[in-house]
Amino acid sequence: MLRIDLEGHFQEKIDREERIEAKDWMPEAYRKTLIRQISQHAHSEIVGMLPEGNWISRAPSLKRKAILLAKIQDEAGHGLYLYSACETLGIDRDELLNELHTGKAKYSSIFNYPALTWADMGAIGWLVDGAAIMNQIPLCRTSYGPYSRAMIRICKEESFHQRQGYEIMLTLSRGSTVQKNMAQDALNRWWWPSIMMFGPNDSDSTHSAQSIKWKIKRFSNDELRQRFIDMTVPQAELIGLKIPDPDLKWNEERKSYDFGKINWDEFWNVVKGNGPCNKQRLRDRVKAHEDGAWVRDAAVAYAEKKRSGRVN
Ligand code: BYC
Repeated sequence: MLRIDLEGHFQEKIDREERIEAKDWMPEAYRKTLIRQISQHAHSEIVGMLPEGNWISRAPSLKRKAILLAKIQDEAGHGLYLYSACETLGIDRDELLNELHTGKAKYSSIFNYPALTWADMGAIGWLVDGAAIMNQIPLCRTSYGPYSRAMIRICKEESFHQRQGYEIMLTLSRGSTVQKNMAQDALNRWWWPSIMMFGPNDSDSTHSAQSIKWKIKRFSNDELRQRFIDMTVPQAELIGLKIPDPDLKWNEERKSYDFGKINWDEFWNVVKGNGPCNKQRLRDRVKAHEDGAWVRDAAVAYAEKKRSGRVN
């Protein structure tokens, strides 16, 4: 009886658009769903630093290098806000990281593709961060307070990332034939994986219905994917690039683009760990964590020293 009242009260609070805070009562399944989604999101931000990190030393100018560095550092910050938000749900960061490092936790499929040329820095910013914004702006209104507040700053930074990526593509598309071809090639390789980032079709999405009821998600995977396509096609046209989808066609009745079939076998293959870079990404991530052990040890030693009064 008491449980039913608690759940009813919880849902009513959500329906009134009030935020759920860390110390509020929440159903165990709500807590678990949030830990799953927020930790996957945090892992994606951190693993997402790797494909771009590869290009810092090869950026074509000092200005491009500074911009890329700033963007990648932003992603690290996003990961940290998100791990902190996740910890408010009563899970330890070490446990979350252990799940990532042992390959148990998921992170976004998109980061298992290689960044082969400088144009990929443009395509990632434009498409991957563009898709991220489309998915994440509604998360600023997600029902869990600490997650929604973390998302506000993240989205501001993502919109700078999207613009810097589009500006790289614009510059390349106005350059030599080789540069324009490089931009087109990057679009060809990143388009479909970006479309897949939104997750499976609604009919195959295990969590959407419940997450929408709890207002963790505000829109379904397919709704956000469609919005992203409708927003991005004119941007490609503006810089003279062609979206690699022969079935892409404006549908006057729906006032939206129809698009071709998504290769879901490829998507699930990548999600299950068999994409082109899954193994490399995990290996690099684990190495970065191990290389950082001395920083964590030093922080603990300093905290202990401070506690014992040996440091002012
Ligand atoms: N990749 O029931 P569904 C960034 C999984 S960071 C891998 O629809 P849900 C950026 C899903 O986890 C981008 N797995 O799930 C960073 C579930 O498996 P489990 C990350 C995926 O949670 C650096 C199963 O498929 N953004 O943008 O309702 C540089 C069924 O799916 C994917 C976020 O994390 C995928 N793409 O909806 C630049 C945003 N899609 O957990 C950019 C927050 C689905 O049952 N997350 N799966 O084992 C979300 O909005 C939602 O979690 C999703 C999926 C829309 C991604």
